[in-house]
Amino acid sequence: MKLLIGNKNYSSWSLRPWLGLKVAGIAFDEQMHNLYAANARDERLQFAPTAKVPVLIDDEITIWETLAIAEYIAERFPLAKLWPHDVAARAHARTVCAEMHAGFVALRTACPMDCRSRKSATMSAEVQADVDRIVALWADCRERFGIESSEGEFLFGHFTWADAFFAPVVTRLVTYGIEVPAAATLYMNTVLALPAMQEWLAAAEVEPWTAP
Ligand SMILES: N[C@@H](CCC(=O)N[C@@H](CS)C(=O)NCC(=O)O)C(=O)O
Repeated sequence: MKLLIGNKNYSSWSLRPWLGLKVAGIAFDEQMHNLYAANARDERLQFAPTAKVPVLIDDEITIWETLAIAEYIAERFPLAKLWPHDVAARAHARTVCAEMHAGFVALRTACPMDCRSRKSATMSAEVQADVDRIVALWADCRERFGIESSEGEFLFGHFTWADAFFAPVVTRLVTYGIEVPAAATLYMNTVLALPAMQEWLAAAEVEPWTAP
């Protein structure tokens, strides 16, 4: 299996499947693609009709949307438990991943992922509303599905796709020094402490590319 990813410092969508695969211990080859190279779009078009990363290639199967990649990996590796076992928890995990995939445009636009930088954000009402919703969503997942499972400190107890989907948000909150309640900080620290997350951040730190 090969995962084509963008620059680790900047490519939030690439982080999600990469992190899921790594935490689950699933072997894969990683192919780095510099999003800012002169011929980058043409290069991406060779892999995906959308000319976007990430792209997962498994023999003859090519998948170029992160949600679809997540579903494929979960289906192919059920023992990795990347979705919660319980049907209600699983439905909820899928819902929050879809919400992340489709939403939070204000936060994503105002605070693009830039793992290794520290800067301030212009906190418009829309950006603050996104942050408030994310913090509430995390608290709700923990309360309803995480705490009782006693399987860990992640949104649904043990690590699931939901944590992978929100991992880029965690880096954004750190990069832009956005204040969140203590419970959210605790959750962020759980994500940041993952060895795979540390590996991604260390690689982002030393990448030679800078976004234009
Ligand atoms: N809906 C896509 C979004 C992927 C995406 O926007 N990827 C960015 C990198 S993080 C990209 O390839 N950008 C290149 C471009 O838009 O030209 C997914 O879920 O995978």
